[in-house]
Amino acid sequence: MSAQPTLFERIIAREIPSDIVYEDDQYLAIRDIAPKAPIHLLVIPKRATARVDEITDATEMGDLWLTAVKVARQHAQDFRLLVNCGAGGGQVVFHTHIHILAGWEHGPDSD
Ligand code: DGP
Repeated sequence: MSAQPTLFERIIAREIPSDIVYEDDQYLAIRDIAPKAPIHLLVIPKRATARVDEITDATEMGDLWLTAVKVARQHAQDFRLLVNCGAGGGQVVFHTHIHILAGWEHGPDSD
């Protein structure tokens, strides 16, 4: 854990409220506060890394994506999974997370 807990560490610790849609011992999934799609969820590993490219273990990486797919399928048949990695990649919160975007009537470019 970093000296300054990230926003998502504080959400995991329930120091900051969030709309939790899924939780197990390793992951939390919440609704994004500023949704970019009708359904916009964030899958957050409880083991904090700043960026997805810091995860070097294949099982850990696989479990993260499998969890994202599982949560996505709980909310939608079709969906987009997205990761922003680094400021240049659009990352704002430096605690690894996967975006689940879904719920468009005719696909992401239709609305
Ligand atoms: P990224 O750009 O990949 O780091 O995405 C960070 C996301 O986190 C962004 O879509 C907005 C969301 N977000 C920021 N602050 C909060 C918050 O306090 N609560 C929730 N639920 N989401 C937040």
